[in-house]
Amino acid sequence: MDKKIHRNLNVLLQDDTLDANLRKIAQKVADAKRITPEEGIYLYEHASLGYVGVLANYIREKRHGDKTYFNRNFHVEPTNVCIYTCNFCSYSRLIKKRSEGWEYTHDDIMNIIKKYDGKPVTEVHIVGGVLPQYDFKFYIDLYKAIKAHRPDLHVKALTPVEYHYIFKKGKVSYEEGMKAMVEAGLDSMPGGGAEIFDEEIRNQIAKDKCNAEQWLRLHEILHDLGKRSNATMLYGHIESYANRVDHMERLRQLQDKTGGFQTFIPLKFRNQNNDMSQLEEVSAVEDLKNYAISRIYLDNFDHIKAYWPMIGRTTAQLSLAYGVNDMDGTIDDTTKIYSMAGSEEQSPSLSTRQLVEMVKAVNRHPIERDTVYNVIEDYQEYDFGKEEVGFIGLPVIQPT
Ligand code: V47
Ligand code: SF4
Repeated sequence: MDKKIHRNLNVLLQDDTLDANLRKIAQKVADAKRITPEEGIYLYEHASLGYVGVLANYIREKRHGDKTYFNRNFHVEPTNVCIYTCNFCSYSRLIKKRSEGWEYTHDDIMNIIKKYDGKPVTEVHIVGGVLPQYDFKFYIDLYKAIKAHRPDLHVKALTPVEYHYIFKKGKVSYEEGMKAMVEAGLDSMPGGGAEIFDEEIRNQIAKDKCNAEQWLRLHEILHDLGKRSNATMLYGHIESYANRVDHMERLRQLQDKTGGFQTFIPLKFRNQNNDMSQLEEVSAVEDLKNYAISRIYLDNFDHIKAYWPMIGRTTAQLSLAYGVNDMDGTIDDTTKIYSMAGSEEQSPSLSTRQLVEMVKAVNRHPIERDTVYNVIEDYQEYDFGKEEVGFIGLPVIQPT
C-alpha cells in the first residue's frame, strides 16, 4: 500500500491532542479490528471529516488500492404507479392518479431490452412501483424471456419490497418464490427498499411495505441460493445517527452469516416533489462523512458505492477519497427516480469515456466490471484515441 496512507494514519495514531476515543478507534482500524455500534455513533457525533476520511481511505486502499469500479448498465422501470405511499418517494403515482404514470407491458419491457442488442452492456437493473398485475407469473415470464433473448445479460431485479408482495399474493413461501425466480433467470438483487430498518422511523416514512426482518430474510434466502445482492440505506431525513448505525449493524450481522452482500450504497434523501419536501437536504460534508463511516463500520463488505445519479458527479468524485470504490454505471438515462426527486443529474447518462475521465481526474484507476466484479476492461492505460465511445446518443468528448 502507498506509504503516504500509512503516514496519514500514523499521524493520527501519534497525535497526543486527539480525543482518546478517536485515537482508540484509529488504532482499531490500523489493527483491522471491528468497531462497536457505540463507536460508530461516536464517529458520527464527534469525528471530523478529515479524521474519518483518513481511516476510510486507509481501508479502501488496503482493499482496492486506487481501483475504482463501474459497469455498463441500463435500468428498466416497469411502472411508477405504486400501491405504497412512501413519504420520501417523488417517483411513484398513487393508483388513484394512475393516468399520470406509466405501466409497461411484458412486450414494452422486451422492446427496451432489445434496444440494447449489439451494445456492450452487461447488466439490466429492473425496479419500479408495486402493482397487482406485476405478479409472480409476470416476472417469471419476463426473466425467462430476457434470458432466452440474451443469456449473458445479468438480470439484477426487484427488491424485497416487490418480492414480499408478489409471494404473499401468489401464496408461495419466500423460499419457493426466490428459488423459482432464480430458476427463471434472476441473477442478483439490487439494494433498494432497505430505507432505514428502525421500526419507528420506517413506519413514519415507508409504512405498509416489507419490514426490516422481511427485507433481511429475503436477502438471506437469495444468498443461500448462491446469488449476490446489494444493500442501501436512505439517510439524511428524520433518522438519528443511532438509527444509521443500527441499520449498518443489522447488515453487518447478516453479512457475517452469509457473505452474500457485495456493495453498500448510501442513498441521500433528496427533497423535491415528495411528502417530506419540508426537510432540508444534508450537506456534502455529511454525505462524505457518511460514506467514510460506512466504509469503517462495514468491515465485511467488499465495496462501497457512490450512486452518481443521486449524489451528483462532483460529490461522487470526491467520495473516492472517503472510502468509496465503486461508481455504479453508465445508466443511459434510463432511471427517473432521482431526477424526479431533485438530483442535479436530470438525465443521468455517462459514456464509458466520461466515467473513465471522472475517475482519472481524481487520480484513481478506472476498471469496468460486470455485476459480480469480474474485470471486463482495465482503463488505466486505455487509449480512447478518436474512437467513438459515446454511450448511445451522448456527445463524445474529444481528446485534448
Ligand atoms: O429504495 C426513492 C431510494 C431506492 C428517494 O443495488 C430515494 O446497485 C433519495 O436502491 N431521495 C431505489 N432516495 C434505488 C436503489 C439503487 C439505486 C442504484 C443502485 C442500486 C444497486 C440500488 O431509491 C429506494 C429508496 O431508498 N429513493 N426516493 C428520494 N427522494
Ligand atoms: Fe412504491 Fe418504492 Fe416509491 Fe415506496 S419507494 S412508494 S415502494 S415506488
